[in-house]
Amino acid sequence: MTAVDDRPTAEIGHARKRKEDQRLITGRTRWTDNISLPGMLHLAMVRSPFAHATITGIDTGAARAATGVVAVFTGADIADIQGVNITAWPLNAEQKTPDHLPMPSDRVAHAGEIVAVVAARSAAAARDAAELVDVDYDELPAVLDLKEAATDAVLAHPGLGTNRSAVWQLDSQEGGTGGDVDEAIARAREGGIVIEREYRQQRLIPAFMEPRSTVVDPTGEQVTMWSATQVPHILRFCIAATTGLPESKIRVIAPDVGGGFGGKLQTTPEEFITLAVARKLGKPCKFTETRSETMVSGHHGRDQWQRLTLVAERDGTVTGLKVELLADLGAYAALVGGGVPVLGAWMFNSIYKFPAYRFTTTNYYTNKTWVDAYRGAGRPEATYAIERLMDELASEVGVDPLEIREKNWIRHDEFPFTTVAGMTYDSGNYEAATARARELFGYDELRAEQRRRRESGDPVQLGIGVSTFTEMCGLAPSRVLGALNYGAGGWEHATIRMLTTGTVEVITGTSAHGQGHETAWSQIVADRLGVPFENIEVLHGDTQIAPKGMDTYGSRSLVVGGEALVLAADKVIEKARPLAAHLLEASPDDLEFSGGRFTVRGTDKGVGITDIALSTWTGHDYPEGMELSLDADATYDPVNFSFPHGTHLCAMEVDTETGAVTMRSYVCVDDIGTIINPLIVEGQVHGGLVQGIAQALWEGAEYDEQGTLVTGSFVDYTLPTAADTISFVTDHTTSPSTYNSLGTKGVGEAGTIASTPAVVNAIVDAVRHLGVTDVRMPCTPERVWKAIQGAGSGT
Ligand code: MCN
Repeated sequence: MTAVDDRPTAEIGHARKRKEDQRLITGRTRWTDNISLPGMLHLAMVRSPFAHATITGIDTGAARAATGVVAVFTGADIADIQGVNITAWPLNAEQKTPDHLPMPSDRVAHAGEIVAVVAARSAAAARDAAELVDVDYDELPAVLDLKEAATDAVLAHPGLGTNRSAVWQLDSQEGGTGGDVDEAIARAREGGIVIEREYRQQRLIPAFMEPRSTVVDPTGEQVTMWSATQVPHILRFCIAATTGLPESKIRVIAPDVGGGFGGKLQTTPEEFITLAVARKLGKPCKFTETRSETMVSGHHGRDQWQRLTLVAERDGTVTGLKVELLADLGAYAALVGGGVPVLGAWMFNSIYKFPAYRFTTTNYYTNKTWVDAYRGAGRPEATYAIERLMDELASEVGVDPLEIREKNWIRHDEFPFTTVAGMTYDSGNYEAATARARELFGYDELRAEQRRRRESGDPVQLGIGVSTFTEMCGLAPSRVLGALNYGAGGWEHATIRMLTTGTVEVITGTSAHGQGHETAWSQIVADRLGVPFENIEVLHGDTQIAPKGMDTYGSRSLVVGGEALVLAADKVIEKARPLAAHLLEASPDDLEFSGGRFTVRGTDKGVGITDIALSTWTGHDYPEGMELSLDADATYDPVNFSFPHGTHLCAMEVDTETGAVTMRSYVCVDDIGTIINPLIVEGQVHGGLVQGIAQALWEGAEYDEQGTLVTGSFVDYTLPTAADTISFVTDHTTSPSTYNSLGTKGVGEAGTIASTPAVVNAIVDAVRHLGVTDVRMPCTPERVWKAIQGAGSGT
C-alpha cells in the first residue's frame, strides 16, 4: 500500500489567527449563563459560614414564603437523587476518603459548603430568599493549617479518625532505577554537600474569566445539562455512575467555555444539585455562581509543604534527592485530588541525572475548600523545588547557576534517557535551548551589570533567575494511568466526516475552553487530507455530537487528540482509495495520495478526495459491495507522555531599602517539538508565564483563624493583568517527540511550570550577597524586606 504523503505542508506551522475568536470577541457566542429555556427556574445556594460545624436545624419557611420562590431543598430533601460527588480514585487501598455529598444534611467541613438551595422565578428572587434560610449550626473545632493537620490534634472529619488521607512513595532503589538515597545522604554528610530546605507552595485560586454555570433541562426524552466545564464526557460518566440516570439519557453540552486552568476539571456539587432540583421539580433550572462563590467553594490549587534534601559531591555533581511532601487536599478528596502531588513524583528529578531518589507525599484533609489541579498540577511545585535547589547548590559550590545545571543535566546525545524516577524521555536538547536563551537574554552583560551594582552598593540590586525545566504532559497511556489508580483512561477519540459538497466535519473528544482547538485541529486535518482550511468545521463539547472523549487538561489535547485526528484522516484516505481506484480504473496499490488528490503513479491521471466524496452522494458510479462513505473514527492511546522542556531566564531588580521588586526582562526558549500554530503557542506561553509569575509575586489564598477565606474577592486576591507584566521574549528550539507522528509536545502548562522558580531565583540572586537564601511566595515587598532585614525566608 502506498504510504500517505506526510511531508510538512503549509498548514502545520502556519500562524493562523484563531477562527473561534470572531464569535468570542464580538459577543456572538452563547455562554452557559446566556441560555434561557421556557419556564426555567433560577437557583441560589445557601452556604455554610463555618469551616466545621454540625447542622442542627434548617428553617426554610420564610424562604419558601418569599415572592417568586418555587421551592427550597435541603440535603435531606434531595437525598434520594443527589448522587455523590465523584471524588477520589484512591491512590491506594489504604486511602481514607470521607463521604462527599453535594449537599450534606448533618455536618459541613468547609466554609462555603452548600446546605440548602432555593429555586425561584428569577435569580434575584432566589438570592434574596437564600438569605432567609435559617440554619442552626453547632460549631466544631476546625483544622486549617497543614502541619497542624499532620498532628491529628483536631480532625477535619472526626469519623475518619485521622486527617491523613494517604501516603504514596516512589523509591528509585525499589523501582530498580537508582540507588539508595539514605546511603547517598549519609555519604554526603561525610564530606560532600548536603542542602536541606523547606519550601512552601501556597494555595492558589484558579481565576478563569467565566464563573462556573450550569443549566439542566429535564423535560425532554433525555436530561440535558449545559455546563461551563472542561470535562463534559467525564461529567456525563460521573452523573450516570452516581445518580442512577442511564448514560444514554444524559446529554452534556459544554458550550463556549471562558477558561478553566484546571478549575473546571472537577465535577461540582453545584452541577449535581442543579440536576437534582431540576429532576425533582421537572423544570429547567439554572445556577450561575458569583465570583466570590468560585473563590470560596471552587477547588484551589497547590498547597504543599516540601521538605527536600539534595546531596552532591563537592564539585557539584548531584548524588541524591529526597523529597517529602505534605499536601493539603482541603476538606474532600477531589477528582484528581490526591493524585496532584503524586504527579510530582516523576518531576522533582527533572532534567538531572540523580543516581538515587525517593519521593514521598503524605496527603491530609483540612477544613478548607478542596484542592485539585491548577495549571501544571504537581509539576510546577516540583519544578519550583528542584530549580530553587539547583541555585542553592550553585551558590554552595561557588559557580554560576547555569554551570551547575549543565554539569548535571541529561546531554542531548544521551536520549532516549530513563530517569531515576523511571520515566523515559524520548528527546530533548537542553544545551540548544539554554544557548539560545542565554543569547537572547544577554546573560553575560547582565551578570556584568549585577557585579557593577554590587560593587557600587547600589540600593537597587539586580538578580538573574534561571529555570531549566521539563514536564510530563499529554496524559497519557491508559495502562500507566491505570497503574496509578486513576479512574479515567488516557486515550482520545476523533471522527472525520467528508461531506459531499466539499466540506469536512471534524468531531473531537477534546473540549477546548480557550486553547484554539477549532483552528489547530483544522490545520492538522487540512494538511492530512489536502483540503482547504476554510472547508473544515470542528465540532466538540457535546456528548450527543461527540459521544466519546476524555476532554481537555494536562496539555493532552494536541499530543493525544491531535494524533487521533491523524489516525482518523488516514483511515478516510484508505477508505477513499478503492473508490479512487475504481474511478481511475487502476489498482489501489498504484495510487499515490498527495495534496488532496489520488494519482496513478507515473501518470497525471487523478481524482480529488472531495470529488470522491461527492460521487458517493449518488453512488451511481460504483459497483455493488463498495462502501460509499468517507467517514472514519479513531481512538488513540499514546505510548508515553510527552516531555517538553525549555530554559527561562528572568532579571529582577530588588530595592533593598523597600523590598519592592520589578521585573526587568524575561526570556524563554521552549522546546515543544513540532508547532502546529505558532500564534496559538505564543498566546499559551504568555498566559502560562503570567500565571507562574503571579504565584511568585502576587497570588495566595489566605484563611483567617475561623476558616473564612479572607482573599475571597479580587480586591484581596491579587490577580495580575497585562498592565502588571512586561513584554516577554519567547523563542523555540525543536526536538520532535518520537512518541507521536506529528512530533508534537504539549504547551498549555509550560509557561506556568517554568516561570515561578525563574522569578524567585532572580529575587534571591539579587540579595544573596546580603545573606538571603529564600523568600517565601508570594514575594511581596514586605516579605522581601523582612528577608533582607533578617536574612531569613521573609515569612
Ligand atoms: N499547540 C501547538 N503546537 C504545539 C503544542 C500546542 O500548536 N507543539 C497548540 C494546540 O494545538 C492547542 C494549544 O496549543 O491549540 C494547547 O495545546 P496543548 O498543549 O495540547 O494543551 P490543551 O489543549 O490540552 O489545553 C490544556 C492546557 C491546560 S492543562 C491548561 S491548565 C490551560 C491551557 O491549556 N488552561 C487554559 N491553556 C489555557 N488557555 C486558555 N485560554 N484558557 C485556559 O483555561
